[in-house]
Amino acid sequence: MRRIAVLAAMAALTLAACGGNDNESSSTPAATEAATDTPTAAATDTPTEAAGGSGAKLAIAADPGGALKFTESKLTAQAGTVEIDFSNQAQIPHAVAIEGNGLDEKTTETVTGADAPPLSVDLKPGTYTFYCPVDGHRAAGMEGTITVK
Ligand SMILES: [Cu+2]
Repeated sequence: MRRIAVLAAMAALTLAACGGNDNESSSTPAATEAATDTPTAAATDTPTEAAGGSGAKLAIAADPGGALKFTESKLTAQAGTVEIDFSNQAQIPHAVAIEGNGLDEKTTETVTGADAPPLSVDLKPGTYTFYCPVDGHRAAGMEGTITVK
């Protein structure tokens, strides 16, 4: 007896919930939340753009295992002054030279098992080539591209 009464009560509730609550499903609470969200998100975007890429760094590393290649052959950077930070942990001398897209060759110091001093370059939108200027290394595949946006 008792069970039936409960089921009946539940059925009644379900019916009530399904029918006639068209007016209750208003979206007011959700809309209020969305409105309060917006200002914070928009504010965080702007400052980085305004800096114009000054202080941007581009890390390039020679294969630490001694292969004649860089760890990445496709890099991307933002237009502007970019500091090239070249790291060569291998026991083979390497450097990084960058050229193309109107830039004459710019080369870091050649280092062995060390980081080269940072090299600043002005990059414009376009594609540059970077490679190792040590004899034979570029021909062996130690080169790649930098896409600047
Ligand atoms: Cu090299």
